[in-house]
Parts: sequence; structure tokens; C-alpha cells
Amino acid sequence: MKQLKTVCPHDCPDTCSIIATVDDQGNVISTKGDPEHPFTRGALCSKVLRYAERVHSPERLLYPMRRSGPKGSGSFERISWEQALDEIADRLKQAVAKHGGETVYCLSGSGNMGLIQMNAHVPFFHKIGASRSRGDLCSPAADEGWNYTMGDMVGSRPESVADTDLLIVWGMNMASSNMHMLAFFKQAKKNGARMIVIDPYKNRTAKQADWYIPIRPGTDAALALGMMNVLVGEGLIDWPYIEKYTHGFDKLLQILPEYAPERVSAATGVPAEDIRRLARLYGQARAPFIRLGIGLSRSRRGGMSIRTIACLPGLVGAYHKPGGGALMFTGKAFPRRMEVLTRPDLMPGETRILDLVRFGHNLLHVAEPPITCLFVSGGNPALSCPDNNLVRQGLLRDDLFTVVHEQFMTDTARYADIVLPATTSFENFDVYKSYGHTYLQKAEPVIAPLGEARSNRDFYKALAEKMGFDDEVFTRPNEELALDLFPTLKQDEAKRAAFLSGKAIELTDWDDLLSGGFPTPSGKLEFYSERMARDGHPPLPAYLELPEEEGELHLLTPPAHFTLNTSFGAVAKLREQEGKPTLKIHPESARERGIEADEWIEVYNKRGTVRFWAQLTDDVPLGVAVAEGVWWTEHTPDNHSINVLTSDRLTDMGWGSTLHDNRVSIRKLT
Ligand SMILES: Nc1nc2c(c(=O)[nH]1)N[C@H]1C(S)=C(S)[C@@H](COP(=O)(O)OP(=O)(O)OC[C@H]3O[C@@H](n4cnc5c(=O)[nH]c(N)nc54)[C@H](O)[C@@H]3O)O[C@H]1N2
Ligand SMILES: Nc1nc2c(c(=O)[nH]1)N[C@H]1C(S)=C(S)[C@@H](COP(=O)(O)OP(=O)(O)OC[C@H]3O[C@@H](n4cnc5c(=O)[nH]c(N)nc54)[C@H](O)[C@@H]3O)O[C@H]1N2
Ligand code: SF4
Ligand SMILES: [Mo]
Repeated sequence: MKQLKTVCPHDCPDTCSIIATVDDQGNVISTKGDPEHPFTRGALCSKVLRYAERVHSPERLLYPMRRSGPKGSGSFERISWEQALDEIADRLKQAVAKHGGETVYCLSGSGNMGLIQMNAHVPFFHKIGASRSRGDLCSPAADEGWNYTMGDMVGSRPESVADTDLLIVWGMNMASSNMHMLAFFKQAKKNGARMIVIDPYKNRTAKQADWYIPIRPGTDAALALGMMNVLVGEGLIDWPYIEKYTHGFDKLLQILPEYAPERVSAATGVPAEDIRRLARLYGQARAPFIRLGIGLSRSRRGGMSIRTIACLPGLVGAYHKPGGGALMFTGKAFPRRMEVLTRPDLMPGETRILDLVRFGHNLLHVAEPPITCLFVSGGNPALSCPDNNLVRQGLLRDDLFTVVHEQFMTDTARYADIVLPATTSFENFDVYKSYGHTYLQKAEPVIAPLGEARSNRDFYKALAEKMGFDDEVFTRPNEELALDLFPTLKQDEAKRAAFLSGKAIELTDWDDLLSGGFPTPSGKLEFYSERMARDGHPPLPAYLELPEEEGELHLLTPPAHFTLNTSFGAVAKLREQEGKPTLKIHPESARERGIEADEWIEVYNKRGTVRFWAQLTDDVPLGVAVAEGVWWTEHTPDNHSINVLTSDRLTDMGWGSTLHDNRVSIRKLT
């Protein structure tokens, strides 16, 4: 029996350090949180406490397979890696000879956040001259909105929330998706700090809040502007800070009269008195901290909402108050040279760029050349991509050759021509940054690969060899790549030694990160952004109404507590804990339609129809419906993904998804 350290590979801001207990036969017996890691502090979420069940699931894919029945039927026969690689290389060469490199497309998801494995495919497809992606399903609007105000900067250190006296959780369900940061807030709470949650429904975090403020989806910019109106009107702002550290306050002042609490109330549904109270609490707090979620950014107004909220700390000088400020992502804490892994220089020239969010459309309607060779790596688009009926039609195309590298027989893998078994992170090397803390971690494999599973890196190395690509990026040792990726590790011997010995390290001193001012064009926090104007956005914070649409209910599709995207569908115990696919609706919405609790209902819009169990709860306001989680189709009443209902429209910034910005109708099943 051994205890070995590894890292949680999932797309979660907490990037935990895990201690795995491995028996003498090389099986993972159990997992627990690493008490020495400064952010994990010995705790894991309920999902990864069950990780042994995922790693050793009887449903793991262990061998390469070739399709033996109609597309999508899930019939496969076992083949060898050699056969698989030969067939893939042949098909690739034929496709490229006929249509050119851009006929090839790789959809890569966030199944494994390790930098080495997550990017292993990139140089390969650059070399082919394949079509590239822009945007993703997750966070590009949040990234871009934040950057317009703040520049590419960290914001406040996550742990510093322990010293706040007021935490505002804005569009995030921290209890499910950022529990380790919430644990730091518990310290502040002991000292009397309060937590306010602003969210369209009363999620798990809102249930723990001192004050829960329900807001109409997509109207957050209006609320933030209403707060600014009150802060300025009541003199609750920090003049010296504004003068020294911000840009464009005079211009901001000119628009604030448009956002009087009464007008903002009509847009947001938040009573005017509550807007005043919220602004006063914020302006009078000793060190107010705003934790911004990605959730509110997945809307056609998402980028602007984030950009606007990010202005608030600038008005009250919150970044200069220990325990105050705001946090979106911590990526800037990991200065890195991504080109070491991605090698854009291997591209034959500028290649075509496709919007990842419009995956179904791309498969069906993009021509000159059409996509005829598809690779899927670390993603499950047949469940997780919007306008899902379109995605599935695209995957069914007979003239599309699809290769899926996976750990499980996902919905996407069922559509493949060749399915290849992937290792889990417990079986391969990687290095992990984080988007919710500032510690870099390295993980050696803790067990041998199961069956014939290969890591992403080993797969693309073997395929590169078959294709006759001899660039050294395909064969360099993992650890060498990792050291090259982070220049700090080259320069700083002590950090390098600590990193190599498996310690979680910070690459950049915190004070250095903040000392350079704001990395915006003006060097200040930008209330007014010339760059936004150039990019075609309003240069000042703004509230723009969502256009009217068919459908009585605004559908939100946030994460479930006991799963993570689609990655835990095979762990039965977690599924049981999550319950079943329900649509949460207000009891009044149900009564109007004669719907009883716990009966099947149909949820529909112009994109399609999906069945759910009705869950009646006043956690959800009238006019809103909430479906938590993306269930595997085989666990739903009618074999459909929730994403049948979501649109492939893009966000206002960053080419992101608008998963929380869709209208639906519901009816009783007759
Ligand atoms: N309705 C709705 N849709 C959503 C969301 C939502 O909240 N609601 N969330 C969206 C968000 S934020 C995201 S990030 C996306 C996520 O969507 P995806 O990127 O598609 O991620 P997952 O659905 O988790 O699928 C990841 C797959 O990667 C596989 N995998 C894990 N590690 C490896 C590896 O090392 N190699 C290979 N080859 N495969 C591996 C896993 O087995 C898993 O099946 O979904 C989006 N879609
Ligand atoms: N347990 C669990 N943890 C996860 C995941 C998971 O699936 N399960 N997914 C992981 C991934 S890939 C990601 S990207 C992160 C996502 O983590 P978060 O940043 O938490 O983002 P979401 O979970 O998408 O959204 C959270 C909240 O945003 C709210 N929201 C939606 N629209 C609006 C709006 O217009 N205004 C406001 N104020 N709020 C709104 C939703 O109601 C929901 O409560 O979580 C990660 N962690
Ligand atoms: S999913 Fe998140 S909270 Fe759970 S172990 Fe992984 S990093 Fe930690
Ligand atoms: Mo995500």
C-alpha cells in the first residue's frame, strides 16, 4: 500500500492536490485531500472523494475499437493500436490530399486541464494545417469582459477573502464549484463578515447567504450601474483612489444619472430600496470582496456584465483594502510560454478559424472545404455543445470520419468511426496551473495505464510518427516541456527544485503581480475603454436589454453539485446523490399548466423538445426554469441532452456560449 500525490485534472477552479492510496496490485483504493496544499487544505469535493470508482469503473474503455454497425449505434469491434493508427493516418492523408488540411478539425474540451495532455494535439493539427477554433463553451466572454476593465490581471488573491467583511458572490454557485475558496470565507464569517449572493435562483450558495438577491437573468450590468449611481450620489466613493488608479471617471459620471435605482429596479426586478441598501453595504464595508462567476457571462450580455461589475472595486478603492477587491480568474499568476506546447510556427500559413460554440453548424454547413476528418479530445460535444440536435445530425454524416479518444463510451464516442482508450490523469504525467488559486503543481502517474489506454501525448506522438512528422515537439520528454513552458522555473533554482520534488509552488511573488498597476492600455482600471470602442463595443459600462423572444420561461442550465460537466456520468453513486434530471420551476408556473410535482413534462422551443421531471420550488422565481447538470442521455427519460434547448448564439465578447440565455415553454405530458 502506498500513498501518492496527484492533482485533480477537472475543469474546476480549485485544482486540488490529491493523496491517492494505491494497493500492491496497482489499484487506487481511495482518495483524500492533501493537507499540505495551501488551498486544498485536506478537503476534496464529494465527486473526487469517489475517484477510485471513476478510474476503475467497469465502463472504462480499455482497447481501440472500430465501428461495426451504423453510425451512432454504439456497435464496435476491438482492433489493435497499430491497426487504428494505420487507418487514421491513411484516412487523414486521403482527406488532406482531396480537400486540403482545413478539412481536418479537432474539437478539444476541458476533460483534462493538465497543460501537457490538454495541448498535446495542438502541434499535430497545426502541422496538418487543420481548421482551428476560436472561443469555447466555458469562459471567453468572462475573460474578455474582465480584461477590458482590469487588463489581464489576477484581481485579489483568493485566500484573502478570509479577511473580508463583505463577500458578494455574483453569478457563481461557490458551494458547488469553488468550495475551497468558500472555506476561506468561513474564517471571515467567524469574524462577523456577511455574504450576499446575486443570482436568478436560490442555488446552494444562496441558501447559505446572509442576503440573497434574486435578479432577472442578463440584467447584472444594470444592477452594478445602479449601485454606482448610489455610491456616487451618496459620496461613498474613494476619490484619491479614483484619481490615481482609474481611467475615465468623468465620462462614467455622465451616464450614471440614467441608472437611478427606480429605473434599474424595473430592469432587474430588484426593489429600488434593495439596490440602495446593497450599494451602501458595499460602499461602507471595510474590505468588500466580489467573487465573480462564469455563470453570468454565458449570455448575450455576458461580457458587458462582467466588464461592468469589475468597475465597482475601482470606485471604492477595494483593491487597496486587505481582504477586499474582486476575483475572476487567477491565470495571470502562471506566466508561461504556451508556444512551447502549441508550436504555432508549424502551421503552413494562416488557417481557417471556426467558432467552437457553433460546432453543429460547422459540421453541417461549413464548405470549401467541408469538415471530413474530425478528432475529439477530452470533450463530449454530443452532450455539452448547444443546439444539440444539429450537433448530432452533423456527427451522423456518412462522409465524416470521426476519431474519439476517450475514457468512457460517451455519447460522442458512440458516433465515432474509431474509438481510442485514454488514460486518466492518475495514469499519466502532467503539470497543472489553476484558474482559482495561484499554485503550480506537477503530477507523476500514480498507477500504470489501464488496459491499452494511452495518454493524449502518447497518442499524438504515435500518430505523428505514422504521418512522418519528425518535429521534436512530438518526442520531447514531458518534464523537459514543463520546464521550458515556465521560464521562471529555468531562472529560479529553488523554485525548480521544489517543483520537481512535487511541491505546489507560486511562480510569481504576489506583490510583483500587483505592483505593475493595471495592465490596460492606460495602465489604470478603465471605466472608459478606448479599446472597447475600437472593438465595436460601447466604451463605457452599459446595460442593454435582451431582445424579446418566444417562450415564457428563461432557462438556466448551471452545473450540478455531484457531477462535473459530463465527466462523472459513469459513477453510479454520484448519480444517485444527484437524483434525476429535473426542471425546477416555480409552483405557480406549474399550477397554471396543471403540472403536478414529480411528473414528466415536456420542455420545448424551436430547437427541440426534452423531457424532465418537474420539480416545484420557490427557489426559482416565476418566469425562470432551472435544469442543473448535463445528464448522460441514457439516464434521461427520453435520451436527450439538455443542450437540445440551448442556442449556438455567441456571447457579446470572446465567441463564448450563451448557455444561460435561452427561452423555453413547458407543457404537461398528455
Ligand atoms: N447545458 C449546459 N451545457 C454545458 C455546461 C452547462 O453548465 N450547461 N457547461 C459548459 C462548460 S462550462 C464546459 S467547460 C463544457 C464542458 O464540456 P466538455 O469539454 O465536452 O467536457 P466534459 O463534458 O466534461 O467531457 C470531457 C470528456 O473528456 C474525457 N477526458 C478526460 N480526461 C481526458 C484525457 O486525458 N484525454 C482524453 N482524450 N479524454 C479525456 C472525459 O472522459 C469526458 O468524457 O460544457 C459546457 N456545456
Ligand atoms: N460540482 C460542479 N462543479 C463544477 C462544474 C460542474 O459541472 N459541477 N463545472 C465546472 C466548470 S467547467 C465551470 S466553467 C465552473 C462554472 O462555475 P461558475 O462560475 O459557478 O459558473 P456556473 O456554474 O456556470 O454558474 C453559476 C451560477 O450563475 C448563475 N447565473 C446564470 N445566469 C446568470 C445571470 O444572468 N446573472 C447572475 N447574476 N447569475 C447568473 C446561475 O444561476 C448559477 O447559479 O464550475 C466548475 N465546477
Ligand atoms: S473537482 Fe474541484 S473541488 Fe473537486 S477535487 Fe477536483 S479541483 Fe477539487
Ligand atoms: Mo467550464
